[in-house]
Amino acid sequence: MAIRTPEIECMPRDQIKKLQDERLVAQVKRMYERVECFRKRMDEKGLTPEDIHGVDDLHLLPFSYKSDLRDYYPYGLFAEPMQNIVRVHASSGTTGKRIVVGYTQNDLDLWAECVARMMNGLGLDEKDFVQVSYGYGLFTGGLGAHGGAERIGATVIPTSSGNTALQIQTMIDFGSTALCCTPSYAMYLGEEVQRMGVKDQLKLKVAILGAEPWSEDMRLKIEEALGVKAYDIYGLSEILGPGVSGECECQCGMHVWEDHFIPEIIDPDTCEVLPIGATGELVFTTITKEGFPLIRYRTRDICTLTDEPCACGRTHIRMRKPSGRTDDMLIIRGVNVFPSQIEEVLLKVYGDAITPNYQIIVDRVNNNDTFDVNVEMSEAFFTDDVKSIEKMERTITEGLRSMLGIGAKVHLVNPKSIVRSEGKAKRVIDNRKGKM
Ligand code: DLL
Repeated sequence: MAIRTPEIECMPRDQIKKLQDERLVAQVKRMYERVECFRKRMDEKGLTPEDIHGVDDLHLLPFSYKSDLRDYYPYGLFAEPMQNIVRVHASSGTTGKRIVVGYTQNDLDLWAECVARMMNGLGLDEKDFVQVSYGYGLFTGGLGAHGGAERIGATVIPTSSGNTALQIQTMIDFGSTALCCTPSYAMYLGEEVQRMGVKDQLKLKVAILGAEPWSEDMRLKIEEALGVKAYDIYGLSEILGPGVSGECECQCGMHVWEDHFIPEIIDPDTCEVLPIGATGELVFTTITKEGFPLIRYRTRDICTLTDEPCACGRTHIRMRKPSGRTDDMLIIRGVNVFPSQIEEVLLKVYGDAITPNYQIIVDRVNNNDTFDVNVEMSEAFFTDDVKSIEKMERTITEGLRSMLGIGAKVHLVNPKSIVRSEGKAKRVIDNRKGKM
């Protein structure tokens, strides 16, 4: 039942390129005929599908944006009639209307295959019990991981997110060997496992975590708390859902399945395509999707690609952990601040004494930005000695100042006082809206 596909995953790079050339040409032609928004943009640029001969011409093609999904809400960008669309998913986003995406049966098959490749690569197969604790529903996490786990023939335990005590009991009783959820929820599950003293009753080997940025330090904490190897999985609803890329056993970047998706890195301001190894905005083109294909979609994720050979033998390009999103970036007193930079400082400075639970609160008072960071102390290192707390707060403040160049007010708060998330963590509270 396992569906290992070494001939695809280890395909020589010149063959990947050839496959991409053929698929891109066909996709552009198909979309030009079927998707009004794409056709208009091509016409505006004076381009016809015949101008596109392969990946070398990708840079000529127009970008697509999240706003297109809103402008053509709900089905206006679909490239198949609705009778061929067998499922929709939607993502709430932070502002405005939801975005809606659609899948044909072939799309669902390719989605399951992408996730299954990663799971197989991590040694999971039909003997495994995969607990899917991503939310099920319009969010792609639950059903996306579910499809991959079914494809490898594993026994799927579709708990969805929430009800943490029951999640842990299920892990123990049903013998879960793999866990799929967000890293922040894995961290929370780990805390509860520790509190309940049941780590030795778990059979977990692997955790497949994604849907939000997480650091290497957080990986170590999760691995320790749950007794697993933790792997990063990336994706976005617009392109597929989880499984656009995923880590192999080497834990050194996520292989992008290039037989289905072409990644590019661009400078988000000038839109110039950057060379491999440079950091910029990740852009994806889907070359096999039928229901909801996208050309040069601006993900807003900030990332780096590498084509250095991977020790696992897979030839598909890898992406580093996204460090944040261009639209996540806070501008505080004129300085660009990403939540991931704050997490990095916190875990570097006091890795054991604090937990990766923090909250950034920004406000505007008398025309000045205020910048507060609440950081939770770990239970093991909890102290109410004011002097030691002040010393730790000072050290973190200095760490933040040297990373960001601006001062923050750091407040150490009691263990478990910051609300836990069962899905994507909410790290930032920006109260400045309307006060600018
Ligand atoms: O979060 C799909 C997903 C579900 C991926 C489960 C992995 C696991 P959206 O809700 O559309 O889809 O959000 C997509 O989440 O553009 C990134 O900003 C962020 N993201 C997803 N995976 C990662 C990751 C799902 N591994 C947005 N690391 C993306 C960092 C991630 N950020």
